[in-house]
Amino acid sequence: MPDANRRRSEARRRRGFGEFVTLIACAIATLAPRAWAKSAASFLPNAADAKIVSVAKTGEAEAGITVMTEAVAIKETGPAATIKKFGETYAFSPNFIAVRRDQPTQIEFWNLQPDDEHDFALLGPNLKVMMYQRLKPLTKSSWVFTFHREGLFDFKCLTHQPEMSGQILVLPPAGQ
Ligand SMILES: [Cu+2]
Repeated sequence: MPDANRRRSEARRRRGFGEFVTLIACAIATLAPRAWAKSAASFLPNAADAKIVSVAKTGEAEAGITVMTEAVAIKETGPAATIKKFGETYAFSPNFIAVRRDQPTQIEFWNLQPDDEHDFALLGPNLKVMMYQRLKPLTKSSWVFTFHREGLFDFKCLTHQPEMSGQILVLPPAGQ
């Protein structure tokens, strides 16, 4: 196969594979979030998704937010009837965050539970998982997010769906 054809075919295959992974991730996230969350590797946005949001482990931030994992109804504290009906339930607190486009913003997650693993999945357009990170028990985990596109983005703990979900609203830069 000529080089150009081979490159095109490889690009197509890679793209196809990316879409396949996203499709499977979405399907599994819907059907069996607990199983998927336990087996999925952590990842940050790839080069294409970094055009929407770039994420770094460290760096200068101009704004900062702390998001805690809140136990809403759990087996240790009940109420038993609620847990029987809904299962153990958790929430991100806050679950609605506003940031500004192009402003590096540190978001620090505090997993307050001593024995529950949470995770953070940031969804992009078409519900693609752009970033997935585990939030270990009794651990602070932080990243510096710079959104390059305004709009509303969903985030979820895939271990605790549907209740442990939130949104990030990306506003225009100050003064615009
Ligand atoms: Cu969770």
